[in-house]
Amino acid sequence: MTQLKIAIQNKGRLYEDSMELIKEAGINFSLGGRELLATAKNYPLDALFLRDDDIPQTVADGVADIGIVGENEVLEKKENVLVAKRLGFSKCRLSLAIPKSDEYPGLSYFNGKKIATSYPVILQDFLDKHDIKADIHVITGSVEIAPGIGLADAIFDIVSSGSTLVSNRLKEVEVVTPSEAVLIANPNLNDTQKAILNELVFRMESVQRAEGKKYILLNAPNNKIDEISAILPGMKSPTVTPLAEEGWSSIHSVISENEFWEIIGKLKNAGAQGILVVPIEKMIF
Ligand code: PRT
Ligand code: ZN
Repeated sequence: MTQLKIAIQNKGRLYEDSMELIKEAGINFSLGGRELLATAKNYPLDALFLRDDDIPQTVADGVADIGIVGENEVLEKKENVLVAKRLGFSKCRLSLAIPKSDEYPGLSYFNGKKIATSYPVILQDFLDKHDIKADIHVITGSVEIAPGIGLADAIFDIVSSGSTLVSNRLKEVEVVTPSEAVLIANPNLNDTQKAILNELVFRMESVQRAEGKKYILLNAPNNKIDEISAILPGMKSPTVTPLAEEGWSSIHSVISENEFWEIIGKLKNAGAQGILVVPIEKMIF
């Protein structure tokens, strides 16, 4: 059987969410310890566990066929890979930050300045685009301490909550690019491999579509069905089935978690009873 090989970060921030997404897509790996390679039990997929920095090249070279990695690494490495799907986790941004006490007059601030970063390619592209001449100083870890110890004037690094910047007396002045985990693919997959990838993407989409969604069931007097249906924002018109009790129906629909309480209140006011809200695992269209 043709297998597809997926590169996954072996530890670090992407590992848990990557494995969780694969698991929710119904693919099981039996992982004991820290294997480098694992074979799925119920899907034609092998997993190769690597450092995230190595994933774009591994996929471009065809050592792995697909991979899950931060978009920031894809942009930095400029390898020949396709983004098959944006995965929506590990969201962050690549930003320029300067000492908190400095005035920031705009991008011209960076002319003649020394900027520490682990992302020299993305930074150089950005500076070139804006015609700024700065000196890029590449360091691999703890970029945020560089200004404090006199190694650089500013930094270009990943920001998530911003607390690392605050604790190093820095302020974010330019967001250069947002980033999130992406599923990348070698551009030369054969048809069988493409079919395995498409099925994987389809499953991931079904999982993600269900995220934050709830299935709602309630009972309503028949004369309130129109009013209650109008409150429910479901994908299609809600399902309405008669109850054994004369004059009553059961209404089913899908709602988002973030509008949940507002909708429940309106439904109760409109006369809904016996409201049940249950989780949705997957949504297939
Ligand atoms: O060992 P390996 O090379 O595989 O791992 P790594 O150390 O290079 O990467 P890792 O595991 O730290 O991050 C993997 C990916 O997660 C990154 O490439 C990003 O795509 C994504 N990601 C999401 C982040 C963050 N959020 C993040 N906050 N990567 C790093 N950070 C760091 C950042 O470098 C800074 O030091 O967290 C700090 C900032 O966080 P806040 O919350 O204080 O702003
Ligand atoms: Zn890394």
